Amino acid sequence: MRTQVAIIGGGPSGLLLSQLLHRKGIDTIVLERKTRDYVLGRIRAGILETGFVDLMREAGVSERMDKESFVHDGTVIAFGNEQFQVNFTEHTGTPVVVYGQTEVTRDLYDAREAMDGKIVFNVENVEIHDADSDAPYVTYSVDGREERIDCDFVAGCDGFHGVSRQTIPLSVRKEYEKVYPFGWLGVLSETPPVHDELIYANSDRGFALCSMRNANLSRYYIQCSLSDDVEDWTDQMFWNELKRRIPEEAAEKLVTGPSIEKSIAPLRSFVTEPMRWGRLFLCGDAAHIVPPTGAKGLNTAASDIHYLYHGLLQYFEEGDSEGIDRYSEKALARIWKAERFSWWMTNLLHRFPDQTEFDIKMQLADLTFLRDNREAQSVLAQNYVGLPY
Ligand code: RFL
Ligand code: PHB
Repeated sequence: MRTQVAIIGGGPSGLLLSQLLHRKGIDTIVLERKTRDYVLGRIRAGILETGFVDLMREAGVSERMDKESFVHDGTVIAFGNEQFQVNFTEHTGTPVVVYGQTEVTRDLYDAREAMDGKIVFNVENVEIHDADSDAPYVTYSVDGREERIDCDFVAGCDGFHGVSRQTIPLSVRKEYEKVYPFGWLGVLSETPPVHDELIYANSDRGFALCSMRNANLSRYYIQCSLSDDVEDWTDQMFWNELKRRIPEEAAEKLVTGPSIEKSIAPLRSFVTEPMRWGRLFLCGDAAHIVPPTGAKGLNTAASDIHYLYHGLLQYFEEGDSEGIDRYSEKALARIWKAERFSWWMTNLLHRFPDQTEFDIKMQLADLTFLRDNREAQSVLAQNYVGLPY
């Protein structure tokens, strides 16, 4: 088989790239290790920057999103019983959009199928060969058959545990990592959200977040210990703990119900440099991870796709390699700022095991400064709605 761009990974990054390129007549094949249902079963991000929304429009997959998503002009930050709003639209002229990653992925799969896009599911033993030559190729097995795809470029969109990043030799690759000493326990429940905007809460008992998917689907998170077993957290224990971490006013209004999904995610900051090796390009979680506190995971994946898509277009349509040559530099410049923002939000809002009373006073000073200072709120707003591409 031959294609122009072999895409490893059928998550949001790989699907979006495939869809954008296909609409410009550039051929791709997506290789996905799991099934479509498995990918759609993963409950992850919920907040889209307008840059992401624009990319979905450019990909021709925004119809349902435009109808069903919710626009949020701001967010609530709480500490103890105090709370204040940071208004994004007032500070930046831009809101954010609430639309789950599951829905984004479903829309992209539907669009790929409607265009007869080639996606191979259940692939195993994916290997990228000769990425540093002019003739790269990918081998894999599916249903017991060995297959080979020759291509011009390989896009490594296979997430943090994928093979693409490992293909770059250690002599070339440098990784930067910070692992946080806690996780997030998330619950999805068919209940009305407690508030019409998100609430990020710092409390003595640890962080909590009230988010949502729609008018009758809430998503809540609480900071938990990494040694916790999700099975030990009954729904009742979760709701009780959440109520103790958010302002009383919100706790009193909270509607509880059975969880329809419950999981624990570890928190990590991670960047690999460079994001290009020869004809292999890393995108999204394959290249970088942020703690979810700033809602940047999916959104940084989208900015990578934006840079790579335009670079590939420039190459295939104009024969100019400037865009792909500068891909790593452009993507990383934006990513490090999103890493900083996510790290800052995480530090501002969580309880750390080794935190001293002094450290807690510093958090409180940071929070009250943010509450009282327009410029500080503007900085948060600019980062939250997404820095320019
Ligand atoms: P994905 O979504 O991980 O997709 C990668 C795809 O590649 C497949 N794959 C392979 N395919 C072929 N061959 C191989 N060798 C392969 N290895 C892996 C995988 O099956 C998968 O389908 O990466 P992508 O597309 O870059 O998208 C990135 C986003 O998914 C990610 O940034 C966010 O979901 C991060 N994230 C969150 N971000 C937020 O903004 N808000 C959140 O609340 C939030 N929650 C989360 C998250 C990530 C989590 N992970 C990775 C465990 C919660 C979790 C649990
Ligand atoms: C979510 O709704 O899942 C969500 C929202 C905001 C975050 C993280 C997760 O910062």
